[in-house]
Amino acid sequence: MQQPEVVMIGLGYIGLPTAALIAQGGAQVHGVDINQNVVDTINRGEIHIVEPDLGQAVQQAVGNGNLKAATKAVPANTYIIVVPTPFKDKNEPDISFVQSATEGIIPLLKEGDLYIIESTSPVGTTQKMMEVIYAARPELRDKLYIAYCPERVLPGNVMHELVHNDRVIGGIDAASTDKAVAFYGAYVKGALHKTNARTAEMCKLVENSSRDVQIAFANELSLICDKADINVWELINLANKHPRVNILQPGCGVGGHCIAVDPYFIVSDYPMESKIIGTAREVNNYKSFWCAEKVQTAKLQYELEHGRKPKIALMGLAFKPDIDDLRESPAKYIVQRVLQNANNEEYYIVEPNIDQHHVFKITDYQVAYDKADIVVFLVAHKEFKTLKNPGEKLVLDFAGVIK
Ligand code: SAJ
Repeated sequence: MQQPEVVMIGLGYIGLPTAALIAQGGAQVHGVDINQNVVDTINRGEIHIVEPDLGQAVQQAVGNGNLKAATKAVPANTYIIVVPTPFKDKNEPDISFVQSATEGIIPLLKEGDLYIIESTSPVGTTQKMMEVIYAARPELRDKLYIAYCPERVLPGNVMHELVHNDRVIGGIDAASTDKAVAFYGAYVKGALHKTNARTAEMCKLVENSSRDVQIAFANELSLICDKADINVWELINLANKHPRVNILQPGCGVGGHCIAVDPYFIVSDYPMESKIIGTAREVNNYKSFWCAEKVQTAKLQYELEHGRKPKIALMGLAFKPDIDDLRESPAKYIVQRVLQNANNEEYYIVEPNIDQHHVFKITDYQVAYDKADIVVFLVAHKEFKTLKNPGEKLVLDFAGVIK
């Protein structure tokens, strides 16, 4: 293989689809991941994550020799960092993966190269990495193009959104922005919006915080309506008839690896100024706790009224409808909490998008529904919407399955 044009560091949910897409466009892409299994899987033309259309894209790109994976970077012209930015204690972002990925390529950099961070990062990270690079390679100062361009795709629709969504691109100077815009222009059909690195970093955090705050509003309404004996789904539907009102849907909490996480990147750096953003996180976390408490109360009530322990169906484990992703899932948290409080009741745990789980015994949704005295809807999976006639069952619908 000739020298690749692009090195992609991090071959996960975003890095791998992006690498495959660029390679499909004809560029030579060298993907880097610290996990040897991931590297071997990709080099066989296979994938290690679930994402529609990704398998085919990787198979094709590896098959025609444009995509190759390894545990180490090689010299290229463009380096893209797409590694996770997890949390340390107290919800503080940890950019050590971004930093070590950057340090790994510093010896390879040469004048005119383009370095891009896509990982969700606290404001100022791109500048910080620029200083790390130039401290090690002072002769390159002002001779590299350095930019931040957040990914903003929805899991489950990544291959489409990577191409069609607009992108926000912020360089550490105008030349870097232009260089990065030219790079993305080769495969993105959405509009490319130019800004500076700090604004681009903040933009990503604000997008997900905005959604979190709006969901918190819906979740708060669900708590109020429960006390006021009003159907929150009907209420929101009616309020949304107003031409300038658009309330989102309440649920059993907010999950996933983005919306439940990114707001903390703002709160930890600007705690005094981010009251609403911080409170929204609390409201959304509290909603999950509240749901678990509701199940507990319902089960005790049932036993009092019927003189026997109820059979309880816990419907859904994924973090949102119609996916198999359980990471940071509020439904999973609620199931765990309910099971911790179990006292000889019979439980059926349902997740139609997965066959097996290493902790939970999964029951078919229809079987569980038919047998249960108490049905708890945690996720609005499409299968659940087909369930009919609860009859005598007590239904706790936290997901708006029935409405
Ligand atoms: N949720 C509600 N009520 C709603 C909508 C969502 O409770 O009305 C819950 C879901 O059940 C889920 C959580 O919110 O638990 C997040 O789901 P989501 O579908 O809103 O978002 P993600 O995490 O799959 O993807 C988000 C997207 N961000 C926005 O829509 C602003 C995606 O565009 C980002 O690329 C992604 O985060 C990311 O990587 O940051």
